[in-house]
Amino acid sequence: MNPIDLRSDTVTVPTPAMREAMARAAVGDDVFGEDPTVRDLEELSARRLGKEAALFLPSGTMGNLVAVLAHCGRGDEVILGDQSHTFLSEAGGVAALGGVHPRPIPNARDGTLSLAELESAVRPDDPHYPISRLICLENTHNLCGGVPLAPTYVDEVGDLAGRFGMGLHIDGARIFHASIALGVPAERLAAAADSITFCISKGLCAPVGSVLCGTGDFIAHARRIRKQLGGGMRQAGIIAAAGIVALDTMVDRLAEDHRRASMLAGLIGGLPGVSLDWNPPPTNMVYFHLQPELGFDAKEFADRMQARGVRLLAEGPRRVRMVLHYWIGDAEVVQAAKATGESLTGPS
Ligand code: TLP
Repeated sequence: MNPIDLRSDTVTVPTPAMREAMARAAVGDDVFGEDPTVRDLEELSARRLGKEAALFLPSGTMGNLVAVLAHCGRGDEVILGDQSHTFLSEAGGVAALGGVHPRPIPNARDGTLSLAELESAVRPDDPHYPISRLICLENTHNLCGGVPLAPTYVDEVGDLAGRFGMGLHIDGARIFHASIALGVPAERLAAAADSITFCISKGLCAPVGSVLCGTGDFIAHARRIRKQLGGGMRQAGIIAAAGIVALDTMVDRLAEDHRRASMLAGLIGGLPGVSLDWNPPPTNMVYFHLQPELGFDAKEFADRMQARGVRLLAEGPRRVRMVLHYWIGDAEVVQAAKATGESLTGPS
């Protein structure tokens, strides 16, 4: 039996409809701007996010990096959450490759950055300091539990950035999860942002890629930076085709992943030693802590689960993450909950 893979929604393989679209995709050399399918995906993405233009990129990591480099010069500063993916899990790319100084401030439990702390992190004009150029938000916020940021909050951060002449970028790797959970169009969630990235390769099931959206000028600049980083792809329509299917057909169904995350949380929340971070979970991620009296850590728990056919991620010494996605149905949720109960109490 195949393992039930709850490590991430990045493990999703393309659907038959995607494979069909990929096989039939009209392609050309996208570095010459001649791939019609990439252009279609970029136009569709810009429309969906309410921006003028968009750029197809190989990954979310490169999307965020290109965005930060397009907003900031060497020695400029980006203010971002201390739990953000860009700060913690993108190999320090903004500093290593862009000379951009990251200024982390604490993420609240709900993924927000306090407006007061944001404001006090903005540097005065003084030659001792880097120039504060950009604020980054993450929506949904992964490490905070897949929490969506409300549009009014994002607007407030956009206002603050504008008051200080700074830009606002959103890492919207899972912006459509936020949109579905809040019942608010993605375009509305991106309204206050100068730029936003979203991933087609996570819950939307496409095999590869992310899209950066912004003004026409910003995207033209970003296109040059993508080339500098080696991210210009030739007949990329083959993969962009799956992204079009993703945007057309896979967004509304994310509600099913959210429902199953609640179902899983409901089944495991009462088990001895389990302390859920959010109940119900806000979107498609179930994060929980293992209480110390269990006597084993998250790594040992992951091994026990794997022995029972369920894969998950240990996100810290006692923290565990399970992610719901297209290839996980109700039966798999029940199976995963059963394996959780056995792993907590049974033999290793
Ligand atoms: N996140 C991955 C891992 O890196 C943890 C996951 O499994 O959740 N922004 C956010 C909010 C992300 O969660 C991720 C991937 C990225 C950016 C990077 O996307 P890729 O993997 O396409 O570079």
